[in-house]
Amino acid sequence: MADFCIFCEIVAGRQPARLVHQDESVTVFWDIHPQARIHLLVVPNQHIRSLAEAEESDPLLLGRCLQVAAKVAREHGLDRSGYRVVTNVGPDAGQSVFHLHFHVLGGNRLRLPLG
Ligand code: DGP
Repeated sequence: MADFCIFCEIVAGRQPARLVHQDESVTVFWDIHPQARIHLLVVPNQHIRSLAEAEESDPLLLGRCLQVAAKVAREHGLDRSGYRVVTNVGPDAGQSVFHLHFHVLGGNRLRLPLG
């Protein structure tokens, strides 16, 4: 049996989340522990552990994730003052959910440096 994945459960509608977008390839929902006034997670519906494992998969899916990230950022008014799109890969980056996701952060001044 495949390992349990909370984001697969959310995509399938078996776990609750504040969804803001869903189509045949990508789902977007609010992060449960927001790090900014607006903090959304853009998730491919297909289970991919991280960006590192996405190399061999459909490159159109990665492009679609970023296109949807820009769309939901715009819909939440973030294109006016700016926003950040981040994906964490592996332990040094602090990845805690091993289903590829892009954080969309904005709505307030974001801290730097990133590293
Ligand atoms: P990362 O550290 O890059 O793997 O980020 C994982 C994010 O996922 C973290 O900001 C918290 C969020 N998260 C974890 N579990 C859940 C959940 O069950 N629901 C929602 N909406 N977000 C979650």
